[in-house]
Amino acid sequence: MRAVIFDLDGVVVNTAKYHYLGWKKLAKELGFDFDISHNERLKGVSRMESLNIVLEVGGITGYSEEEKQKLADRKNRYYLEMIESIDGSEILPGIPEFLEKLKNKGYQTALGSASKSGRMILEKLGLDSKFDVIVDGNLVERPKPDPEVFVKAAQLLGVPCEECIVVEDAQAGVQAAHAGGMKCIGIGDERILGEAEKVVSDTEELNRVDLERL
Ligand code: G16
Ligand code: MG
Repeated sequence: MRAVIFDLDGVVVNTAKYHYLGWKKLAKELGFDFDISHNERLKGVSRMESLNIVLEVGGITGYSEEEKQKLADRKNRYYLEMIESIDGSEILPGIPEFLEKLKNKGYQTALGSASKSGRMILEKLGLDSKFDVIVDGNLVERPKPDPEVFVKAAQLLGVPCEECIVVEDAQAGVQAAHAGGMKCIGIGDERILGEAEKVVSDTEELNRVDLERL
C-alpha cells in the first residue's frame, strides 16, 4: 500500500452536523421537519442529491431544476455561515497523529471529498499542507458511489488504485472506493459500513489499524 485517501466530512472534521442544520433550516422554511433520523442518507452524497432526498422526506414534488438550484444555493449559504468560524479544535480525534504517522512511514495522502468547500475547510483547519493532493467537489462531475473522486486523487498522486486505501464514514463512499478497486476503512457503524475491509468505531482507532493487513 502506498497511499491513503481521506474523505472529509465525518473523517477529518465533523461538518455533518452543519450540513444537517442547513438542510433542517431549509426544510422548516418549506414547511416540514427534517429530523436527524434521515441524516445518514445525506452523508457523502452531493449537494443536489441531498436536496432530492430532503424534498422526498418532505413529500415535496414539482420544483423545476432552476428552483432546485436556488434551494440548494440557499442551503449552501446557511452552511457556509455556520462553518465560517470552524477551527482546528473541530478536527476529529487522532487525525493529526494519523497523518503524521503516515508521512513518517512514507505513505502519500490525499483528500477525496464530495464537498465543494473541501479545500477551503482544510485551509481553515490548517491542514491543507498535510495532504499531498486535494480533490474536492469542484474537480469531479459524478458523485459517490461513482469512484471518480478517489480515482482522480490516485491519478494525481501517481499511485495505482490497488495501492490506495480510502477512509470513509458513508456507505456511498465505501462503495465508491470498491468501484475504484481500492481497499476501504470505514469509520462508524459496522451494520452500515460492513462492506469495508475494516470498520473502526472512531477516528482515534485509525492509529491502531495495520494498513498492510487489510
Ligand atoms: C460531504 C457531505 C455531504 C455533502 C457533500 C457536498 O461529503 O458528507 O453531506 O452533501 O459533501 O457538500 P457541499 O454542499 O459542501 O458541496 P464528504 O465526501 O466530504 O463526506
Ligand atoms: Mg463523509
